[in-house]
Amino acid sequence: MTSQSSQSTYYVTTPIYYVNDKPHIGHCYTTLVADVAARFARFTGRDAFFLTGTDEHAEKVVESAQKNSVTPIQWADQNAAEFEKAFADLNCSNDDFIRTTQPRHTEKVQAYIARMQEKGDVYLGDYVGWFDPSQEEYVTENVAREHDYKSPVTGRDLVKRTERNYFFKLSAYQEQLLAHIEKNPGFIKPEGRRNEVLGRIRDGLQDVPISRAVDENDPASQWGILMPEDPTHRIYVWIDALINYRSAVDTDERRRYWPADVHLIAKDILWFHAVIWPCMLMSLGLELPGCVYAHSYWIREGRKMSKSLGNFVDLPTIDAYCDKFGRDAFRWFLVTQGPMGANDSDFAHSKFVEVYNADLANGMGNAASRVSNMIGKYFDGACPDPQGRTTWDDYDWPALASAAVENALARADEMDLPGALAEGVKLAAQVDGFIHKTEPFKLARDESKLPDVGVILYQCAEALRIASLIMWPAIPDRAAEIWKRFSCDIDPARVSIAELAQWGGLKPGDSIVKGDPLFMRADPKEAAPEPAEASA
Ligand code: ME8
Repeated sequence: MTSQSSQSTYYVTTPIYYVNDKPHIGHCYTTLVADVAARFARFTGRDAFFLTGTDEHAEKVVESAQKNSVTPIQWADQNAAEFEKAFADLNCSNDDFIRTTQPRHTEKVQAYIARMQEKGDVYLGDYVGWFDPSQEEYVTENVAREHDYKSPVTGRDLVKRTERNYFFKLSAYQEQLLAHIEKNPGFIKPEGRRNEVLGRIRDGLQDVPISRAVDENDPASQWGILMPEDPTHRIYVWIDALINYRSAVDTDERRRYWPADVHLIAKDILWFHAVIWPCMLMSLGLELPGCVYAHSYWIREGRKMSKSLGNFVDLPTIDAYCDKFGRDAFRWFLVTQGPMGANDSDFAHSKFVEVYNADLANGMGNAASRVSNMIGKYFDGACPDPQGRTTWDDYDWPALASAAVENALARADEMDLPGALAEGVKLAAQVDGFIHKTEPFKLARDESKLPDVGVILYQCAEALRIASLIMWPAIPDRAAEIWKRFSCDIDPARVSIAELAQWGGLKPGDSIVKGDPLFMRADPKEAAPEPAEASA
């Protein structure tokens, strides 16, 4: 770490997304997970930097621009704006949005490639191979044969290409990379993905092409960053794209964030991130990221999402869910139910409703409403006095609350964000159980018991305040609404959770307002919300 800050830094990235098409649930998911991770990091007082953006030099961007009768940069501008807006609409707190067509990136890419050349890691050679135009990548002969010379991902035809290319000496780094992965068990997560990568590296690394020759007759070859000192070649889009993680923070103000703590991606692009990128960094003499985390896929109502099925959870669908249930509800569902492990997750409407009702409407929402309702009824909406008590029977509230916070932070640190957020739900459920057991609504019938009722309700409200802090990274709008209703002056950007979660934050006498339901209960019989416009 540099002397710029005494805080520890945290740097999380998402893939930069292709701008040939509009964003969908998959892109939103990875960016939301990164958002929640960044919010947890900031909330623990770390100096966090969260990067997302768009990958614009792909051949398929040129193709779709042509189909839409615009130039590639016009097409990229239009779609990059869609990504930026989609993430902003979902309340993502990214600190920057990088586009690979920006000069701050293109200049750095050329400089890094020049550095790899100086190191002797780049050479000119011939490459013959099977290219998958739908994925912008070559596949090996074995993979091509196995899939009948179709793309293993999209099923589109592979194309045989022979090219005079610049190559990166990936093979030179095989042993160094293996040693790094073996020494750092957390470098590739989850575990299953790490084993996959280790197996493939042990089969042997081959040098990879990093450029394409410029062909007068091929518009796609005229889109991209030129090789340094050689205008007859452009840098292969993947090499250009990976460098975004460095170029965005290679400035005097930001260099302290390097290396990234987590590169968050999905399983489709693991090889580039866990093998090619680390070897490029070794060549550049830069430190490797702490972790490459490859999640699995969202599918929809039990089926893989695809263009041909036309069943993507697209932006109009996402908007429909946000309009009906609130964007926090959508964030909550994605982040708590998403495919962080080895299995894919199903975006099924019935599941959405079940989770929404259990965690939010009947969980936190209902507990907050019961407690503030009773405070309204028995204490005129003024926070009651805990009479110096923090325990009741076998409930030791400060201990319960601090265990929840500690567990949540430990889990967030491990990227177990669903586990972290569940600690908030659990604490809210404990409040519910406590009300059930102590029955303050019955005690309140006897006026002499009102001080006891006050103690109980203070403990409930205070525990809910702390539960809302734990849930805040996923539901920032609704958590802020709870704080407003509970008269709490909370700014997670300014004060750490450790400080805010100290027992005793609520002040007796301050107003506690019930308000409308934080989360309206959803009717499981009602159909899924319909997008306002037909999906593209
Ligand atoms: O691969 N479920 O961009 P891309 C979950 N530009 N996540 C999904 C998903 C799904 N069904 N579909 C996509 C590229 N994603 C390159 C990356 S990085 C230097 C260059 C998410 O637009 C997931 O994060 O195809 C996946 O890795 C990414 O979108 C691929 O986005």
